[in-house]
Amino acid sequence: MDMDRNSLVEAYRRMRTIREFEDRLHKDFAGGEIPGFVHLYAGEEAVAVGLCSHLGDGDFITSTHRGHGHCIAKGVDTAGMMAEIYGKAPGSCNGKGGSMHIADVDKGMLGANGIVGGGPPLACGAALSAKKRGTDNVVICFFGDGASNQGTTLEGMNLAGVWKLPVVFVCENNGYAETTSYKYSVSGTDIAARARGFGMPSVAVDGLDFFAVAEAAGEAIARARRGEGPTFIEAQTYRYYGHFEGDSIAYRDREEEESFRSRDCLSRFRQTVTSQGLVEAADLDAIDGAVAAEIEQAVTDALSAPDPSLDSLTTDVYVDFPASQLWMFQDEPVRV
Ligand SMILES: Cc1ncc(C[n+]2csc(CCOP(=O)(O)OP(=O)(O)O)c2C)c(N)n1
Ligand SMILES: [Mg+2]
Repeated sequence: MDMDRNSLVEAYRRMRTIREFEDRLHKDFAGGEIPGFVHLYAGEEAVAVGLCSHLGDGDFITSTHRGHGHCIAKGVDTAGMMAEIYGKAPGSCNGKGGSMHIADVDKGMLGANGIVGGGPPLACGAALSAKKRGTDNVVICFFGDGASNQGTTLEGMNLAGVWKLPVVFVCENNGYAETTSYKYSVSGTDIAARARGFGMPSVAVDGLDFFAVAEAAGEAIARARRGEGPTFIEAQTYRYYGHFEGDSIAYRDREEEESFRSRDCLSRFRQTVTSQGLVEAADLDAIDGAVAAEIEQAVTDALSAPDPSLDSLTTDVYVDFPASQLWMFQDEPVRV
């Protein structure tokens, strides 16, 4: 596929940032200073970045409980994210959301989400809005193999198909929902095949291969921008750490983990671009160094940042927006 050098460098920088961010949280969570639950995305970087490398700030994504990678891929500031995870006032959501609720609407990141299957209805709403406003913006809806069994996911796919909404459904099949293999929980096991039943194009790709993901993403997103409706991508991937930090991972064998780690998405990206002379190894090394410094600084700043003030306790509960934006209630019934 065609990608210029700058786009390749940026894709690598974002994947490396996700890995560094997650590896650092894995280490620091054990120290006991991070409140709440943390679900890490390390290993799955090529999926979020392969999709989001085609998006601008006007496009939207919906996320999951494993949302840090989606945020970084969509351009959310890592210092704000780190402060949010530590529950501090300068956090992306003023320290009141934590890991599972990081959102940045200005960047089109509609929020991590603790409800498995919570993303697809939100994605349909955002896509309906984009379509009604006459934009060519698209929505990427990330969800897991476990969420592929939820009624909300299947209803969302049906609605997007009926209304030809500009959504790309991306099932991140990392093999497990908590401790349960998808081979047990997904009837039929072929997740991509399910989407064809809703009349949308659907493809399964190697989610550890950035270029395979980015190519499928490019086609799906272009289709959505042309007004031709939703597409489904099943990205077959793997999470390196447990379901949550603290999980002893007794349900996976080490051989399986090693076989996925040997196909690591970052190493493969590096190998491809350097062997083809597209980016120099020294340039990638420089990115590694800069990203490590950025994350180190984010942790230092988060640790020294203040807690949210007591009088902010009841703010940010509901969003205020002008009545003029309530188009759904002023117009005729929705016709798309
Ligand atoms: C509606 C709902 N049911 C159950 C849970 C508990 N839960 C949290 S994560 C998870 C597994 C999700 O698996 P998957 O969709 O494959 O995402 P992954 O964790 O693998 O990224 C479950 C069952 C929940 N948060 N919400
Ligand atoms: Mg899963």
